[in-house]
Amino acid sequence: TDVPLTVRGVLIYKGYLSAPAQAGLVEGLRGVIARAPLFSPETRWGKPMSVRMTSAGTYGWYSDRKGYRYERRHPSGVDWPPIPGSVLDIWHAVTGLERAPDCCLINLYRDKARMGLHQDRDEADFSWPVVSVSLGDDGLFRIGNVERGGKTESVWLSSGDVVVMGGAARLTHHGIDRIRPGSSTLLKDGGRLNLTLRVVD
Ligand code: MD3
Ligand code: FE
Repeated sequence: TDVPLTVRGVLIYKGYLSAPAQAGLVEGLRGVIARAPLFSPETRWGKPMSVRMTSAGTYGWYSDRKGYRYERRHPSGVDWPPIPGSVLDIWHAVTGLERAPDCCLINLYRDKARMGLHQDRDEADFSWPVVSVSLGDDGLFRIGNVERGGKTESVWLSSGDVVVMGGAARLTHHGIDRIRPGSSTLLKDGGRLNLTLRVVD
């Protein structure tokens, strides 16, 4: 669709990507994952996250007992692969920006994987938007407030949806409560793949 749904300043483009476009993205992401395999980052409390992750671009998001941060290499020591051109095209189309993102975080949710309410604040400049692309199974996306606590609103994101968080919404708390396993046949092994595009520095 053309006109986004707006929830608390977060723009949600339902059905933005056609089925062939989604299949093409998955193919590009398989290449990234082959070079930079998915891993389960450890939180600063030593518990593995339920979501498996990897990244493409100059920077990758990483977490261990020392905390959350961006790293220039995958934990294996290899550089993160380049962000596929098809992914960059989505960023430029929905943001209208000339500047490219320097991190594409790839999150894989299977079964009971979830991501608690948090803010994205490891980046240097919050005036750049964040763009998210959903592929595969539906995920229940929760949107809160810039401040901690208060009421939240939930929206199901499905395969091909694109979300843009900019302006005042950039620091909104958000998370994924759960996925609906088996709701999509896009990924051979099921689950939900989410891409999060960011300008890190
Ligand atoms: C709303 N990922 O990796 S992306 C993350 O679906 C993350 O995997 C979720 O949150 C996922 O940090 C949600 C959608 C998203 C990303 C950033 C936001 C929504 C946002 C920043 C501000 C408000
Ligand atoms: Fe986030």
